[in-house]
Amino acid sequence: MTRNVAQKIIAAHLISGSMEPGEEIALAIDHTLTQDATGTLVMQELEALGLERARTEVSVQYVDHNLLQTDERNAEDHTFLHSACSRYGLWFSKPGNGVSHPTHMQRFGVPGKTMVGSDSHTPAAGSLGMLAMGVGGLEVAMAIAGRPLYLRMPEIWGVRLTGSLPPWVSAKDVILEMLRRHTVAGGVNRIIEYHGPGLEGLSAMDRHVIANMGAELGATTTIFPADEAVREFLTAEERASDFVPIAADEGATYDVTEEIDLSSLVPLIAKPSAPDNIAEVSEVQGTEVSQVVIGSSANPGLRDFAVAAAMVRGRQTHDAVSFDVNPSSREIFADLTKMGATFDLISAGARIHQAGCMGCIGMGQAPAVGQNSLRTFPRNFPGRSGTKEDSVWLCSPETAAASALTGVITDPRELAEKLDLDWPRLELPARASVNTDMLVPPLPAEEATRVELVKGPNISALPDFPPLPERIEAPVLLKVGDNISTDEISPAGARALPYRSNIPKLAEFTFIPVDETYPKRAAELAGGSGHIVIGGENYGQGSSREHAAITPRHLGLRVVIAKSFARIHWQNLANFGILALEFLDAADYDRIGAGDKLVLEAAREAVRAGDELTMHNVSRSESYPLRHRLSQRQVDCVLAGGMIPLLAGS
Ligand code: MIC
Repeated sequence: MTRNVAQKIIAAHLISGSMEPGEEIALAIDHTLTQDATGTLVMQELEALGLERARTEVSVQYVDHNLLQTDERNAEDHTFLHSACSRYGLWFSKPGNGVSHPTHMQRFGVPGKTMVGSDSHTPAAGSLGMLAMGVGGLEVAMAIAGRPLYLRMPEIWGVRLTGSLPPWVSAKDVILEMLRRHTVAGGVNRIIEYHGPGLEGLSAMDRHVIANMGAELGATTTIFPADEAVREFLTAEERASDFVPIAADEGATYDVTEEIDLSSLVPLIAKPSAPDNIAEVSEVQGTEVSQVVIGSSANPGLRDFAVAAAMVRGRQTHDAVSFDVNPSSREIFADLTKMGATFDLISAGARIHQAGCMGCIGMGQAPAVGQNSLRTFPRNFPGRSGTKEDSVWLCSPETAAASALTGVITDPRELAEKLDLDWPRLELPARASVNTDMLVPPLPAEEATRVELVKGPNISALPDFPPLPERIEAPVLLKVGDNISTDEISPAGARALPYRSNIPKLAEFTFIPVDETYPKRAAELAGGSGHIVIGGENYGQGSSREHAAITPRHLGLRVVIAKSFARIHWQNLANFGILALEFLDAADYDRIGAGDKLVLEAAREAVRAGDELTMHNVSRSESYPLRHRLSQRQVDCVLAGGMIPLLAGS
């Protein structure tokens, strides 16, 4: 039987289930990745699960998101994380060492391994031929504890690449082309597997760009074969012995097929405020720009910074533009410095920041209202930059640097004519500046058991959640539209992020980007039977933050009814005992209004009895058929009030 790359890795890790799309499967997990903004909860969950020691091959805790230390809270989180790594046998990547995804790829990634990460961009490791998935923190905690990951077997979507990228067009334009074709929900319940002759021209870091932003398509993950480009990458990282070739069998097939001729691509840009709001750069040329930021896990490679440095070498960026550079890892920063690229960037007016996510999660770099900010980042959801009425665009480093030079959105293909600037041919070092000093290895088991967790006063206990009640009678507290992101449910940014380990406090930020009155109104009802939220299509897209389930749950959310859900958030809702229901008839969405009172009689029985159930709208004397799509395992979890109470009771 012939198999593609995804099927090979799944088959090698399959614990239960069959590889039929839609069937629930359980997979053994080799690696885990956590970052600080979601990792604090993961460590609290490990404590709640009573873990003795990590059972994975490799588990790494990175500190890359909460780097602004405007008071003691973030530093206390870092200390807590370090102590938890020592206690449970995890690696600890110190603040400043780099963004989790490129750093994991550089130091730990191994073709053929499985990984889960409490970050939606974990699929970036698919660039090395790993099967890596973004999931909620609780599922990472379970994986660290040696439990399998449960998911519905996705369809495998084979994207055949032919041709080669023209000058001034790079990997970012490939994934923006995918978003142009398929939108932010186009990849839901699919694994995207790239194959074909076009792969030859894409380095492992180019593939990282494409795999990373597969998350923006809603895909379960993205994967590439482990070929010569991967061997070259691992050799440069002094890890040639970790290389294992993995390729699809001759004649392997895919559930869905597609082709992209790389030679036909042009520079693309995502306009405000959605990653799939795509235009050709040439269509929006001339739009004024006041900020350009290069960095993040979406464009983390040495070449992404080096190309920008080569473009601005010996020139000045435009007077009206703040040109910000966020190195993605310490290693890449060292390489840029050795190459002289750091000098070129600062001489051209760049503001160089520390290695980390920075403005990508609104930790600084908030733009002015009404001014355009061009970023090489993965997401531009409304307000995510930290500025409520922001205007953030997503593009390649080439388009970003071109625009930084001219002060207006500029198609880099026109630079020869406009600035006498030719496409730079880069010479990158064959060996990376490998430095593992900021990676603290796990303590030996005996020493680890003596470690105490260090919890600052801002680190709250995990809230207790009661089981699903016998009868649900609750008002619709909020009705939202399509593609509501978890950034809108539980915003990030410099104000909220210090409370990621303090659920009651973080709850005060819940849904404020869409309705500032929600936390107060919800808290007023929380003592009663709680409330319901109505959503449109692709509810909960974006970040994996389980906080977007926990904080509304803390405020009394019991049921979300939506037209459809994004994968990670849907699972997070189940993990924290929130009943996620889909309209069988999408037109019923229009019939329900905010403030309506909904009733689900014999709720526990109805959920247990089967997939379909009926919700009554007593305010309008109507009934709506709904479905939950939950597996038996998830039904048990929701009935128990969430995974932690379920495990505690079993
Ligand atoms: C993101 O890019 O949205 C984040 C911030 O990395 C999140 C994680 C988080 O919310 O902490 C993600 O991608 O899951």
